[in-house]
Amino acid sequence: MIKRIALSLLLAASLAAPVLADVTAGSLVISEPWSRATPPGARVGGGYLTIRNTGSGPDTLVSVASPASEKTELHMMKTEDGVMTMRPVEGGVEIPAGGVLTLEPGGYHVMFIRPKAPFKQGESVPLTLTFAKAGAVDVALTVSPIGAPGPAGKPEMDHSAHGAGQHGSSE
Ligand SMILES: [Cu+2]
Repeated sequence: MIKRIALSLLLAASLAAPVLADVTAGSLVISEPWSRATPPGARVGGGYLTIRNTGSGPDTLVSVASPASEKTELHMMKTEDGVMTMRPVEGGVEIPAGGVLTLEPGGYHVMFIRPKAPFKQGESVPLTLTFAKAGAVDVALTVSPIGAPGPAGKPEMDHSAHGAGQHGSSE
């Protein structure tokens, strides 16, 4: 019963507006998952988020998957001889104990290859992150406008509108 209420609240929230709530998986805290709107016919889209490891041992982001694109890869962007290149990451990315891994434009990122439909501002893109220890974690990337430098507005989270107590344990 309680579960059902929580689920319907969650559903209502996700339909109404993007909610930037942290996702906790074991000792990992995943925050600000976001993406960018893609123009029609775009061959790729990007995915970005921050992973904090609050545990006493390292974990590794091993792979990424999404039903939103034909293929989904973890990429690293580098500048070599003045040319921006990117390539799939081999063997995953380690997040040391107490460390932070940020997927962001110009660095590590999730690459959605051949999105099945354009990413639209205000919608969300489902993504599954698989970690060596924490296992598979589902997140939803909030879609910012085309060319946005970061997650929409980076708002201070408004706790007044909902009293469900979904967060507060992460700090
Ligand atoms: Cu890429």
